[in-house]
Amino acid sequence: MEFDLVVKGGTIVTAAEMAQADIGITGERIAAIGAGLQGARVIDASGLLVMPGGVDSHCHIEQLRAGGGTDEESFITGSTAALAGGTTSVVTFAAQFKGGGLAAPMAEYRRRAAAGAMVDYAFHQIITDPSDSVIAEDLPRVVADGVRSLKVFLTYEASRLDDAQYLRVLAAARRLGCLVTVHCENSSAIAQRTAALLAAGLTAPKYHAWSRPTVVEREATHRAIALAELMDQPIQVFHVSCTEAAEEVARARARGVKVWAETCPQYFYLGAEDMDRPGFEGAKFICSPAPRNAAEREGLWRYVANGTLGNVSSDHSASSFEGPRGKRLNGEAPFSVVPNGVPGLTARMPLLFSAGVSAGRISASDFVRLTSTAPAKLFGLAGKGSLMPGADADIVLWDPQRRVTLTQSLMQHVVDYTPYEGIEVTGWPMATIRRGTVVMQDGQVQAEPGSGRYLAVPPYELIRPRGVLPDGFDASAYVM
Ligand code: DUC
Ligand code: ZN
Ligand code: ZN
Repeated sequence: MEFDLVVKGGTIVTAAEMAQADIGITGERIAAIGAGLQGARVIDASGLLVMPGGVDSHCHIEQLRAGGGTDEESFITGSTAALAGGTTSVVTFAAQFKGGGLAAPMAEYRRRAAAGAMVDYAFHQIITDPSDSVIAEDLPRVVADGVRSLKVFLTYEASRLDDAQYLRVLAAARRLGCLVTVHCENSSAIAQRTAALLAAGLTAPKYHAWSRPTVVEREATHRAIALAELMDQPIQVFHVSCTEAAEEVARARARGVKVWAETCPQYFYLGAEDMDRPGFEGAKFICSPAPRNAAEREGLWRYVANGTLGNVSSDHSASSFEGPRGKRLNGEAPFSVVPNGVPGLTARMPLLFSAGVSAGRISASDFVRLTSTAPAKLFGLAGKGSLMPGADADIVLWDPQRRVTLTQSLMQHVVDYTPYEGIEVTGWPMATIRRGTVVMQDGQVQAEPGSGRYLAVPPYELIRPRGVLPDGFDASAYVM
């Protein structure tokens, strides 16, 4: 039998094992794994690792902004960056604005993604205003259209939910069969500290970290989990940056609570000290939660090793440094108004491979689990994150020895800098295959805008509530 495409002679790595074998692809799917496979086209993978394409389950692409316009990163540029870095699927965001519904923005996101995306994509529905009509009418429709992840913020005035609103979203998610993802920082504490810092004249970028120390993340993580436990609703804690927050997750998981947690490369590589670089350079590193110190960066690996942190996403949330909406903001704006977030779609996998696999902290199978298999499973992305026959032929060919100095031109994102400039990594994606088509080779991305596919998510077992309810009472049936 001849396959359309054979990836030959590489070392296949899955979340479970490694083996020398060829992969035979027919159409968009993996058809066989074995020795001596023949194909109409053959890619020589000798010396390379052959892994499932990356699944970046937290990245902001072409997100609509409350004040009008969108993120600088479009579905075309964001896909280019993702494919350059070995990522073939993303879960990105559809935002709700306070006072508005879900239907119109979601239609706009679907339109934009259908026109531009070159990676496959699903959405998290951000809920900032769980009004009666949103909960009763809009949300069930969004879920019926294949969105099963809701994102809520416990901080930021424009988007945060109070405890009652958060409980309301948890209850709706429980009824509808969704996962809830949570940004865990204490809003009042940050607002108060920010005002105090500004009053004291402490406005430079480094004070962003002072406005939100680890304790505000730990407190909100504890609360987010406790209320989810009360409602018996599974959640994922987004972007865990510190060991105190990871410990809250670990304790809950030890109690059997269905809570998952992700972290991001910035929390292994960037530090509060980066925000203190000369001039206004520190603004390049402003993101939330804030980068921490060296002990925290190292400490997070313990929670990767024990399975508490089971997903590494980019939280790509990119603003240029220069330009009218850039982080420099025409001068020395206080940290509190500098656009928040760092780019990472391209760098995510190389950074984790280098600090993880090349540095001997995790295995190549762990890398596959953290960057692809686990996020695909957690977000119900059928056919993704796997090299099993029948899975989508999403594959990255990886040179584990290649040393690359990260620099802006390699990132292929739209924004004008990378916070990882000058960092040397060992391990690099040489080619990316998306559903059977070679879409990146030697850094050249070639794919049709709009060739990415919407991943509608049906109900799935992993995120089913445990059925462990205080006093056996299911409040979600009454909290409307
Ligand atoms: N949280 C995110 O998840 N993304 C960008 C900004 C933020 O605070
Ligand atoms: Zn967040
Ligand atoms: Zn984010």
